[in-house]
Amino acid sequence: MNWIQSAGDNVEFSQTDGVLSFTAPNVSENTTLGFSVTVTDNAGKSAQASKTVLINQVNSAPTVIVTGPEEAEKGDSVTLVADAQDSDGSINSITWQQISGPVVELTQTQTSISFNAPTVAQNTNVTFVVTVTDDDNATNSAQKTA
Ligand SMILES: [Ca+2]
Repeated sequence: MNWIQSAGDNVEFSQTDGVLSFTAPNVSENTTLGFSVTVTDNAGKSAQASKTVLINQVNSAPTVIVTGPEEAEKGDSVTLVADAQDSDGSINSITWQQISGPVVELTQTQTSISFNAPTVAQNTNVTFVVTVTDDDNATNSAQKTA
């Protein structure tokens, strides 16, 4: 009894007493692996059968880092930039949300926001959260306080 791999990227497999086993590989897209087995009887006659296994892709979540100034003076133009990456796909969307401080008027581009530092009576933090979504709908977020 002998198994061979008949379809898909080669994986390392073992076979014992007709049982084939392997560890599902990490794949960048859903992938079908095929295996076929040949059995031979004592008269030298043989028969063959095959089996396919679908390996599902496991998506890696995107990553994001926000850069910008640590502090600003009243009226300064502040720009925060999101550096978003997805190791196994692409970034579908980047959204910004202000979560603390006096509400500021934002100018938003694909990967950054800008605003003028508001007039405040005392030192005040303005915090934004950026959330990125990849092409498989996985998300990640980062926070930045200026
Ligand atoms: Ca991904």
